[in-house]
Amino acid sequence: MKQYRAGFPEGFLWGGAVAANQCEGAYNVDGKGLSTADMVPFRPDKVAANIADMDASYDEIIRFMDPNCKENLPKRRGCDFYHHYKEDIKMFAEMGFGIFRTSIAWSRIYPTGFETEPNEKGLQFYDDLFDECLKYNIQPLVSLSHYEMPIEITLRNNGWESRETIDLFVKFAKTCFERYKDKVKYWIPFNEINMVRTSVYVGGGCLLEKSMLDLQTLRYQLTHHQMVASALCVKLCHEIIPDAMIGCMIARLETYPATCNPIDVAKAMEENQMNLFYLDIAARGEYPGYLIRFLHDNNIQLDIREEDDEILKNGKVDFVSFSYYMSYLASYESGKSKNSGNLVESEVNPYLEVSAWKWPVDPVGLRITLNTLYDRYQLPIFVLENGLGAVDEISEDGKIHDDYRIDYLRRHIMEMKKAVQDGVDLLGYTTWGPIDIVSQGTCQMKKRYGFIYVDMDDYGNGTYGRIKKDSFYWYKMVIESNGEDLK
Ligand code: BGP
Repeated sequence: MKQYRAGFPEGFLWGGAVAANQCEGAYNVDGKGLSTADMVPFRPDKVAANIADMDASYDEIIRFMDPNCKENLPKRRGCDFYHHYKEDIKMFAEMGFGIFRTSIAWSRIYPTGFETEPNEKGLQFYDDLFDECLKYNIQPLVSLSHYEMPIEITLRNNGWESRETIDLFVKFAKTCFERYKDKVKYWIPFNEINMVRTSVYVGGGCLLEKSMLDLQTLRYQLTHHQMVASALCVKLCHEIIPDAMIGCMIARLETYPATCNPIDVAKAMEENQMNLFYLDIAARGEYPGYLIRFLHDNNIQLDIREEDDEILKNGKVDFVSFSYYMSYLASYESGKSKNSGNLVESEVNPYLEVSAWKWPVDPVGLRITLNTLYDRYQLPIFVLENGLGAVDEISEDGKIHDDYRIDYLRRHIMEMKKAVQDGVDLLGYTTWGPIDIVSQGTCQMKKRYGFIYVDMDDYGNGTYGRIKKDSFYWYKMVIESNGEDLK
């Protein structure tokens, strides 16, 4: 009989998460090639309208590849983690991190993606980074793909539209598994593998304007190629690093019915299914029936090869994981007023407050999602992103009193603890952006998530100096008490 668990288990992995393209900078240093993220400009008009526009067009890409281009491209500078990582990781260790999630920038290792030999300086950077983590007993957790594909693969293959990109990605993954097998024991092939439903460019390195497919078919073809690549990576990781764990990650879009009308409940069920099917495939090794129905009903014909069934069956993951910021509403009626959101907008939920970027705040939804996923898969779980993007000001006393961030995280950790008491096998929790980094959706520095403030604005002006916020000391206390002391 299972024992009741009153709190977070011993060895629970507390930490933080970043993405190479949002923090490292050094976009063309030590042999790194240009990536899709290097082509996304800061768009003040879109930001003013609170629209997440992460796409780039073919013409923009060609224009921005010019070494003399003067466009403001924030993901090329991040918060200069590439040159500050020792100082930053030392502060993560001061908070007591047990785990640090980051991505390996594909174009640091294979600058165009097509090389037969990797870029040694790129490999060495991550060797040094992981050594720095392990020096403080911080376990690295690596996302192999976090929206930063070599731009050459976009230009030659149209990203994940070409089946050849599977081989390019597996080559990159194999290089990383073999190089870091003694340092990295936690892996995910893709960050938010459902991103292509929002942006085929960000999620799939793909330009719709260059595709032979309609958008719907393209989305599911990109997804199929990524699910096959993910399964091949799982098998390879198990062969090369037998004591590692490799998982699948989605942006969890926890969706409630807007009313108790059964057709709204059914709509929410369908929305949740279309968010969870990626984990279904990764955990069970096959397409679920409702997805096959969806593809049939929408006349989506995919290029699925004979060997793919076997690949998916042999590539089942060791854990499931997700990013969680908010919850969503679904109703059959259209035209209701909307909030902004992570990946997709959501109808206004009258019971929820919203952040400064109009993302609804719903800590209870985190407990619901953890129970849903554990009941569905009976696999260990990581929460790999959770946090509040906010405008942080330096007060007259030179400090940053981000009690709003402490409140957001406290309420989410309390619900996470309830999920642990519900019996969920939760391995760890990495807050998003433990240090201020460039926003994925808006390319802003102004939208800050960190426990550590970085003196830099949306145009790259500033000293890049670091300041510990009030939440730095709060999170240190939370970790020291293993989630018991949340004050
Ligand atoms: C998720 C991404 C992260 C991160 C987060 C916050 O979708 O995985 O890269 O950026 O969103 O979003 P934003 O940075 O737009 O506030």
